[in-house]
Amino acid sequence: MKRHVLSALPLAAALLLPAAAQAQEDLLPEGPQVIEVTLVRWGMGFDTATVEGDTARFQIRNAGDTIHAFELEGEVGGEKIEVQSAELEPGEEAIIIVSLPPGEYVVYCPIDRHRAFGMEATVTFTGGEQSE
Ligand SMILES: [Cu+2]
Repeated sequence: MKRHVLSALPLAAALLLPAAAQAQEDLLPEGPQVIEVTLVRWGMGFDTATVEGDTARFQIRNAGDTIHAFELEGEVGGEKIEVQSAELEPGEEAIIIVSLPPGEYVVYCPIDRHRAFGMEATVTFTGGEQSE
């Protein structure tokens, strides 16, 4: 199975590492809170989630029967930020790691009108110390 690994740092400096997934994955930092995202028609696998700390590891799987993707959006210091996965075929997975200031962010599927159909959820980052 093809997997995509995307790692994003604060102001949406994003690094896309396709292919060679397992090797790349071994390089990812340990510890961030995992949020499982299951893309289906029409949902993200959750409606709200809370990240205890400033870093989250979104483990995204397209469990649907059509192309989906994952996008996170919010405002940091008055500026809009966006982090987006590649388009995922059914069965494909992606990992996105983001560190963000405390606040509420929206995640959704940017494909066609999927967001309007219900592929949208809210993620709250609490900030502060993350337990190791
Ligand atoms: Cu979708």
